[in-house]
Amino acid sequence: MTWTKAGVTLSLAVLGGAAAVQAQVPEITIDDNRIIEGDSGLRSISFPVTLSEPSSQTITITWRTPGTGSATPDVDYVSVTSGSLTFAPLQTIGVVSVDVIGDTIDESTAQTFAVDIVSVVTGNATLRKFRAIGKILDDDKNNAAVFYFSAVAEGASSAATLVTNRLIWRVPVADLPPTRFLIRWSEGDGCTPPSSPVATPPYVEVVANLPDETQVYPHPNVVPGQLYCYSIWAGYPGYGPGTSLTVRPPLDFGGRVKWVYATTEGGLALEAPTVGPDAIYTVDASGNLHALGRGLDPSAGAGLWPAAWNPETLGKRAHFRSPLVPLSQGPRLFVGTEDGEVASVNGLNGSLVWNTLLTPTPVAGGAQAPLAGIFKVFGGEHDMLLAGTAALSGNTFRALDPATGNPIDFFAPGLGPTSGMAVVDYAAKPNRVYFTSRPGTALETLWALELGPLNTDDLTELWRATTGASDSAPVLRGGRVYHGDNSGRAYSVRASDGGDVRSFNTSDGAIKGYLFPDRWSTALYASTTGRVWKLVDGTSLTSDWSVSVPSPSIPLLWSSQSYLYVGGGDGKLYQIDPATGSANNDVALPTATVTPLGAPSLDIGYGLLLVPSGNCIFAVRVPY
Ligand SMILES: [Ca+2]
Ligand SMILES: [Ca+2]
Ligand SMILES: [Ca+2]
Repeated sequence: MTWTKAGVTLSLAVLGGAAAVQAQVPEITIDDNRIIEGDSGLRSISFPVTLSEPSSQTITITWRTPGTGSATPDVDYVSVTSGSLTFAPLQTIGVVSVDVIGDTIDESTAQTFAVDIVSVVTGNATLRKFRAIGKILDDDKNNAAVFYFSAVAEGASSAATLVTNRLIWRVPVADLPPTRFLIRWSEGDGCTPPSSPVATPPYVEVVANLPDETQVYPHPNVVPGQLYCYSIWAGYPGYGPGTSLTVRPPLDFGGRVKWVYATTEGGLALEAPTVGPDAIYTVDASGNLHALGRGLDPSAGAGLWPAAWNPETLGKRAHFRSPLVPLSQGPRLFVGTEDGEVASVNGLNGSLVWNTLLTPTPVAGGAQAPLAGIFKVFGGEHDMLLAGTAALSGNTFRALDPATGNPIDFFAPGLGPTSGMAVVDYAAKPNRVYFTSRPGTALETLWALELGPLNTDDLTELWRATTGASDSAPVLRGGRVYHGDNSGRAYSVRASDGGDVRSFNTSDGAIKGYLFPDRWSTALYASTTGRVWKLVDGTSLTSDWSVSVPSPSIPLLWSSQSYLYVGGGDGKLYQIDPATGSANNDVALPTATVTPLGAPSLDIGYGLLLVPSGNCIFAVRVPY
């Protein structure tokens, strides 16, 4: 039932049922709430009042607004001097409500007011929490900015089918969210995003009901293959700075391109994504972490931010690899950034868990090595994050506690800069880690450390080898360590002692990233300046074939499908037969202009390749 008394609305929600009446004295709690202000008239904000136990008695409380808080009584809300609320016997939930007064004034601070339970006037009850805080979310911000403006374009089942561009954005400040957004667009090749926030068609205005959560506007009936230029502004009645992006919904490629994620963040520099159980993660050049839903269908969340994801801004770019998602540490991501920080981020909501600065810090624009890890849940003897530094001198290789970021141990025998991700050897007892460096005070470039027996934390040198100066990461297969150096030479080294060094010279510039090993044969795949290589390692390291691909990405072998995938600098995705090196197909992905493709990642659960290209991630169904 509800009734109104002197401008105050009281509401009761009556719980029925035959709950046993407790002998304990119930405790009363009143909960906080928030509301979007509105521009005129009154909006009712309600505060739940609960009893900890049902009572056999009728309980009546009195309440009021004491005038405490930043909001002004009878200007921002209608003050209440003597409200009352009655709980019938067995009723445990009630509600008191206050009217908030709409205006169009840009109020620059959070407006709050208190609602106090004053006394229990009938029945036997005590107060556990007597004060609720009401928050009035101002919706008249003239100077707000939108962050993380992105779009997911759906793939079309045929070129004649109109599709949807899902626009996604976020305002990361929870307490002062702009609640209205103006979106304008233009379309067609050569379009430019609208530059002024005026409500000139075509446009749409979006009012956010939950202003601090991810917002989505599905723009319907867009034409596949056609370029769209969007701008968005936040605020009302004036608007803050605009943010723009372009997106081209895929043409029909036999249904191969399922969706395209496009973002304004980080310029032309999304990294190869990491696929985790909960989401797809990638980083951009300005240090933002992006999370995208997995799957094939954007209308079911694929390519969209998870609703609860409020991304941590790392501030600096994470180089070469997206977050480490070890699956074993709860929903945790681990990222190293180019300023020398290591961060742990909650993979479900994007919040920072801890961060630690590794010293010495990298040279400006240098590349902190991506993180590796060893985890007991996978059979390791330790829980450790492993990372090397990339300064001019004094470099260290470190072990960190993944739970806290606290240093466990370090190793520093004159190392040169490290920039490739280390690889952990779970099979060796004690467990080992291998990593590469450029030459430093010590000229060696390939290192093997023992991690010590279980429950001790010693990084102890096992061996070192002088292979080439390297920015690429080692890989481990069949008792041998493989890596490529910056001169284009690939190495195979015996893992047990660093002996029996074999090499092959591609003579085609630095080997990119790492050699991709085929776990089921003696083959490895590599990319250099203009070629993709199949190397085989029997008693010597030799080339089986190489094929010309313009500026190829790090290759990806999908063993179960027997194809090698490489992103090309010509904007095409190459599907290569590993037996012959022939590219049995290639696809130009629909970027606004030809943009080089980065290294693909595989979401094996959906048979999707996730291919970074400039400010986009393409989800491509393979094989084709
Ligand atoms: Ca308003
Ligand atoms: Ca106000
Ligand atoms: Ca206002």
